[in-house]
Amino acid sequence: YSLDTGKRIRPILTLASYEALGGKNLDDVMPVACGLELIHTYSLIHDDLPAMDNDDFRRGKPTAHKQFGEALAILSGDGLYAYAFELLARGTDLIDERYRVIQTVSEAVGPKGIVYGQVLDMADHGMPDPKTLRKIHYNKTAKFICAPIKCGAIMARASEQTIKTLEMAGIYLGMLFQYTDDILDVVGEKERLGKTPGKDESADKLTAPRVYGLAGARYRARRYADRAKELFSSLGDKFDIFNSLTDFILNRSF
Ligand code: GRG
Repeated sequence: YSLDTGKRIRPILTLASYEALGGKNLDDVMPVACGLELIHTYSLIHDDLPAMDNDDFRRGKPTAHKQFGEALAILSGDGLYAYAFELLARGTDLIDERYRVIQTVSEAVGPKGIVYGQVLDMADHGMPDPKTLRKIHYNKTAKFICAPIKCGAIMARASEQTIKTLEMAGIYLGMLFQYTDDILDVVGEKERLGKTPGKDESADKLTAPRVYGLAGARYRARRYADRAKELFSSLGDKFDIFNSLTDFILNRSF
């Protein structure tokens, strides 16, 4: 039910980096791409719970706990999380690569990544503070936009230098992703977004528009997009798809 819709950005990033780096075997990379979407979906289900953001509407329909009750929503998140690692570990070859993928993903989604970001996000911040905002965006969102790109590169056995460049580009792309998300919470439409806008303001969240104003947030979002594109372009024409994905993320309305 919860996996049914969504933009699939994270698996798309994995497949795009794998293909850009010459990866040819979809059977190797597809379980990784799908595993990342399962983890992302678990995080949305748990984020929507009454104890967290308490949202009724997600991906164009009632949230999991609204539809099935809290207990099943929690369990489905738990199940997706574990099943994801089963997929990441699936396969009898590329053992070193799969091991590194599991390390990369668990670091990005655990207490050094989105769990930490979520803890910060839920805290009461008082005054708008750019430093805390950056820390929330970096941990809650950017690390788990970066990790899918890195996983595609690991599975394609890219060089360490390429992986490093992609990691930096992925962080800029992830910061951009959350800026756009914050902006859409102010200017987006419920039907298009598939979730309820205006939640950040009513929950008094620390967001980019709150810290920089709407125009300032848009300006900084463009700057993150430019930085990401510079790095993707430095890797050659095969990464043009990432410039298009960056523009999509900058200009998205859902
Ligand atoms: C529950 C440990 C725990 C963490 C939750 C992911 C998250 C942390 C909170 C969700 C709210 C949020 C703003 C997360 C940042 C990432 C983000 C913008 C998610 C929305 O991702 P999209 O737009 O969603 O890719 P779809 O539905 O298109 O997949």
